[in-house]
Amino acid sequence: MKLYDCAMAPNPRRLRIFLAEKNIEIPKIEVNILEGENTQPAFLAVNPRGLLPTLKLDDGTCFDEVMAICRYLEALYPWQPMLGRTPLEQGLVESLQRKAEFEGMIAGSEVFRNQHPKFAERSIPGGGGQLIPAIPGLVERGRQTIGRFYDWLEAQLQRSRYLVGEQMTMADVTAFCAIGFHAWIDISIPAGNSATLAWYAALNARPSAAA
Ligand SMILES: N[C@@H](CCC(=O)N[C@@H](CS)C(=O)NCC(=O)O)C(=O)O
Repeated sequence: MKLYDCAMAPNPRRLRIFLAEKNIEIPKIEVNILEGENTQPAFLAVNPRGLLPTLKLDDGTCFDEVMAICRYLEALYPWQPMLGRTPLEQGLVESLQRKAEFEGMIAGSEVFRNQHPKFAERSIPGGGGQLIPAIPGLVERGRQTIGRFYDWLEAQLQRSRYLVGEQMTMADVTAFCAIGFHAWIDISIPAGNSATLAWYAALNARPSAAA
């Protein structure tokens, strides 16, 4: 197996944290998104969507999407489960992970990509060579969605130590990486969100945070 990775990008970071928590080592190939290396023919031959992370199996099969890759790897390496231990936990992880992805991660991307000059012609990730220009009005919509994300996260974490019960799962990892990403657009955890601040500090102290 090989992992096409991008050290600075938030979605590849989700997968690296998953791998670190489960102690899985996969050789990595770095692809520079900021310089558009992922839109060049060499990488598009691996993944026509041009998305990172991408996993390449030994038989040549390649696929993207963090959660799809996690699902595959969790089935192969079931220790330290990150997608839930019981049917109920698995359903909850899926549900809360999606919420964190849509309202934390994707809303962050909406703000970042619709205002950053490097992405003026590449506002939506995943088009390969096909360009979709930025729409500056979406920046405000993204900011409002992120406000909703922080309210939701605080309410969840007032109830339990992690998003799903007492174990860290991919729901936490996605929310954690979304918050790291929000630093790029000068958004941080609201000062009064005490449960979120404590949870973030705990996740940030784990060795996987540096992965
Ligand atoms: N839904 C995808 C999102 C992947 C994604 O958006 N990756 C970004 C990096 S954070 C990317 O590849 N961007 C390519 C580009 O901007 O051209 C996943 O979960 O893997």
